[in-house]
Amino acid sequence: NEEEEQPEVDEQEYYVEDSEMTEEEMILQNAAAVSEEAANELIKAALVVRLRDGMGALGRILKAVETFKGTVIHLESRQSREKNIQFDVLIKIEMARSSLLQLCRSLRQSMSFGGMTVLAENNVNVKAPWFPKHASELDGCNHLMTKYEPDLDMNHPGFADKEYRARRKLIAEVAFAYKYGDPIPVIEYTETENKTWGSVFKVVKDLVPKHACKEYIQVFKKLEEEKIFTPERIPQLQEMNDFLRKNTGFTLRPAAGLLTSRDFLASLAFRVFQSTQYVRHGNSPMHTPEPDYIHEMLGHMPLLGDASFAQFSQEIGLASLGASDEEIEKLSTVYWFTVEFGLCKEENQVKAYGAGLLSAYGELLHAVSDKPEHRPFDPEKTAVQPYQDQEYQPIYFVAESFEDAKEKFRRWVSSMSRPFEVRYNPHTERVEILDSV
Ligand code: NLE
Ligand code: FE
Repeated sequence: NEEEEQPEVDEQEYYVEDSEMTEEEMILQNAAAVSEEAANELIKAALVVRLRDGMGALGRILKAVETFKGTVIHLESRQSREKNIQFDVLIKIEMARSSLLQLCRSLRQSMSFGGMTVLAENNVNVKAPWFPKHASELDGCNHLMTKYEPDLDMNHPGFADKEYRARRKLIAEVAFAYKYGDPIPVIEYTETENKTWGSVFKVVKDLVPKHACKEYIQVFKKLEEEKIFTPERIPQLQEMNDFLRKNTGFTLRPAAGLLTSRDFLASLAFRVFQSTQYVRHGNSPMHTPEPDYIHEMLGHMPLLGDASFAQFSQEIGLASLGASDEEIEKLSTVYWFTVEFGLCKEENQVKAYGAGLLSAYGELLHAVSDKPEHRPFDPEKTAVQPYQDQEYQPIYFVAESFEDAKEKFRRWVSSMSRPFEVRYNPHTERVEILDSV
């Protein structure tokens, strides 16, 4: 009889507060999922468990700690001030990160107590957001944002196009399967895709001399000389990767779509740019709200081939490592108004360097016209300027120069709250952490 196999549950004593994962557990899980190194790292944590009725449950909890190969380093209990709870017990433990996660799950599912909290302990802050320390750990930085997508958004030109959606799915799978060190997958672009590319390419090429900043123009020329940029065919990500690597040390990885800001910015710290590989729908070649391969190639690549700009991009990335959610929001807003939609001064003219402008001629013309508002780039103000990502921007920020933007950015970043500094070591592709206390 199946019913008898169910363990007996006494609702009163066997109370599990919440079987959903807590924020701490999600952080633990994200960290543990990233690399074996992170999963096996010994960390210290403190559990506060609330016991309803006597100390009985404590024995079972300690047994569970032992089962998951943890060490109890401190234990104390006190009478609880909460109603219906008799004791609060503080258990400090040391164990592998992944085992701690399993322990928390197991306790929540099978133990009899009135709730449990996982706390930080001794600088090993389980709440400090995990971040990659080595370029290989970017394998774990592929969390996607669900926004404007052909599968979900009725306004997407690909929504009613089965073939287009299948193509997107295929290319996304290629990106998901990619691991650090793999050769960059070749995408055989179709005739339609190459045609879409060609039409955007020609328009951009015509507008660039007048409206793009000089750094963009210079690298664009180089890319043409090396036959990477031609109107006939979409360049392969690998070719572009090789070009950038020898010019600025930037490298590329395929991304399945729009990544979360945290993941996207983290990769910049390693001079890695996460690039989509799918091409916008042929029905709207001149503007798309989502990043696509044409945007990456025509918008981002030329400037990532410029030394000063590459440095700026990496610095935004470095500032994002271990930053709080609010700071990430600010950094991604700065990124938005600079790398994506930035304008800069050249002599007395305003030129575009933002990738979202250089890959979409309608907005490019709008941005340099006198219709939108132009404000001077000032990280503190720029960082809190609300924006939308579906239509042309009503406000753009104008930098004096890349050097000036970097200078201002650095000064602003140094006022952020992170209690440590990071430095990228290009020889080991590792981020080194320098405690400031
Ligand atoms: N609007 C840009 C384009 O059509 O190329 C893409 C912007 C992505 C943030
Ligand atoms: Fe972009």
